[in-house]
Amino acid sequence: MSIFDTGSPINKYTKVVPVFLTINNAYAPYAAATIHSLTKHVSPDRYYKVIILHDGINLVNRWRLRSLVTKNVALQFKKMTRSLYLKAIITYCTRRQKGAGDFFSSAVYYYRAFIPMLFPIYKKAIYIDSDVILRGDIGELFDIELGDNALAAVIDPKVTDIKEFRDYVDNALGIPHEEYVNSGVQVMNLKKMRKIRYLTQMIDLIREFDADLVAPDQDYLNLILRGQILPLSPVWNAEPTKDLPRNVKLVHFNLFNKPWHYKDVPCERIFWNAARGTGFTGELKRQQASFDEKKQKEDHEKVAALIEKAKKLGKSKEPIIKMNKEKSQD
Ligand SMILES: [Mn+2]
Repeated sequence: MSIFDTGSPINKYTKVVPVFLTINNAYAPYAAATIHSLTKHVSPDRYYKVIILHDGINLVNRWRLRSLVTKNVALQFKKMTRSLYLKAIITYCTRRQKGAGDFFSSAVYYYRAFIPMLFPIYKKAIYIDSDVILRGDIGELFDIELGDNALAAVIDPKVTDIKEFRDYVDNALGIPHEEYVNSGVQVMNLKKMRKIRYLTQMIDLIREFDADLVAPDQDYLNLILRGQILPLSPVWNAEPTKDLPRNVKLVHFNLFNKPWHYKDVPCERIFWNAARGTGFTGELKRQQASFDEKKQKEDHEKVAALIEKAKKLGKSKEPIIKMNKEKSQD
């Protein structure tokens, strides 16, 4: 069929839904489950483009991920270039990796901050973590009206639930915890983020304060975009629970109890159903089998260290990072 035929994709799919993931080789198997779940819940009338920001994905992983494309879900790889901005972030992350509770010190977490600048062709886009599984059409999330907000995201349930995180957000960041969002699912107003120079602001804060934070890039996101974030319905970034409400459209295996590490964790069926058919199931099963007592112990200690860090910083008398109001509100 020629692209000039009536009803061909080029005519029908006018509005592309861009969905970004940021990964390295280690994240590829989880990202495959995420993308696979996305393709199973798309609307047949729309066109979706999954864009993978990475730092060098090997050919096998690339080939496996590419095999997930469907009639209306395309895939694009974009390798992060070594800009001065990225260099500043990598240096910052490398220093942070020496401390305890350094859960989020990988530079991969920061790639999403580059999306507005790297993709000027888009005004709006979705970002999702590679530890999420879709149960609804991501196009619906894309359609949410942002108005003048820079972002839409879900109020972080882990912060709501865990006292140490609440105190950390309230005292160390100086943000009321009821406003603090999780960065694992974002509807980004790229036009607005470019306008306020989001990435530049983040680099400036990193350079000025060199702060040792609990969830660095998520903390910067909340600090920089404070007052410009639209809270999303929790169905778009839900914690895995035993009796998951039926209306949940996206499950986020955030922080603990990753189903590829542990058996008998909430919503594991949802994860394994999405992983099936990606070509990564064997690798994921092997990961789970090799996650022995020693690794489990290390994992628990890592989480405990993160909470301990939040507890310590939560006693701050004043925010660690002093925001320049004029600059942040542009
Ligand atoms: Mn996550």
